[in-house]
Amino acid sequence: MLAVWSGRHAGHDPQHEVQFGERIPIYEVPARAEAIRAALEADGGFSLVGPRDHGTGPIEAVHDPAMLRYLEEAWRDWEALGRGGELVPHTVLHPGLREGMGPAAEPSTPAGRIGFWCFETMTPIVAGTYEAVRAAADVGLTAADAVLGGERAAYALCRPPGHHAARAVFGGYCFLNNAAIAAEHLVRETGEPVAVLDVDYHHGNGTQQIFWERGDVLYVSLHGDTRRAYPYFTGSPEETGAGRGRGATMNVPLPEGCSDDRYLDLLDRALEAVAGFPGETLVVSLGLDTLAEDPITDLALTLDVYPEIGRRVGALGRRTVVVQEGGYHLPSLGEGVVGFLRGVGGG
Ligand code: Q9C
Ligand code: ZN
Repeated sequence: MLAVWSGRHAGHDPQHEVQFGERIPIYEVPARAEAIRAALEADGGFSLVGPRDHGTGPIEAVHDPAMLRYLEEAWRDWEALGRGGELVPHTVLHPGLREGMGPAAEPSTPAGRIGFWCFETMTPIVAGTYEAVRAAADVGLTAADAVLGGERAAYALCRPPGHHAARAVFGGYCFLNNAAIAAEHLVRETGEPVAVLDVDYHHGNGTQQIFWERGDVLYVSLHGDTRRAYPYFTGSPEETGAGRGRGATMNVPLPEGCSDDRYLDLLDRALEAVAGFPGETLVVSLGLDTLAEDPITDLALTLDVYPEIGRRVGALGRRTVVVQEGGYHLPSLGEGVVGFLRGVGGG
């Protein structure tokens, strides 16, 4: 299987996230991507290639161009103030602030701008962030191109991840929504509907928002029930899309301690929705943070289940782009990803 990867992810290397007012070591680290790459290389069944530069067009087809401009300028503007370290918001544009008063304008200072574009405190910007997020988008797009070129499946080792980034806001370790950018690229290139299946532990609020009113992109997600789990404010089963997108969003909440068997049962429901949706192309947002050992989540999946999840996804028989999202238990990441991909590929 073709696996697309870029070394430029390593420039996004913040040391901390801010959790409940405390600076703790960040979970979303460069070693994640290195562990996965090492496992792909050791396996021998993958050809690793670099990304092709797609420019800003496919990104701006999904994200507000002003947010992309912000990401490009953020670090330079921060440094121009004589600041360094890591750029994290202290004031965020909560909707209640301007209730009944219309939209806010983007502020002019770095402190104001980051709270206009970022929704939380776990997604710091550092010197190499912009280069890394552009590379991650290109990694996803290049894997999509492989599938457009006739490959049955391709893997995009994206880092940083993407599914929490919406059209005009970023957070949740994510800046650009790599899976949504790839899915939109596939819709435009094929002229056909595309399904997105999100198996990261967390609800892909960004992907859901981007395709909420789209009837030609299905979004199906299994995730820790957001009544207890991040990102808290999206992901309920009542959310099914709107307008032309009515019925093209499906959320399957998972209970705390969810076992392999229970997970596979619920997965089958999600896969039924994909099978009933037109089109031949599937994008999978793959997170390994469903694993029992993951340090930030609460399910009970074992490493043995990922090949079976992959096998059931592969059995849909669709051209499949697998995009890397989360997964924070470093010792298991490589085996989990390789197992899933081998399942998709039918071996
Ligand atoms: N105690 C992805 O997996 N932290 N993003 C939640 C942890 C943020 C995860 C609190 C989780 C974001 C792509
Ligand atoms: Zn996640």
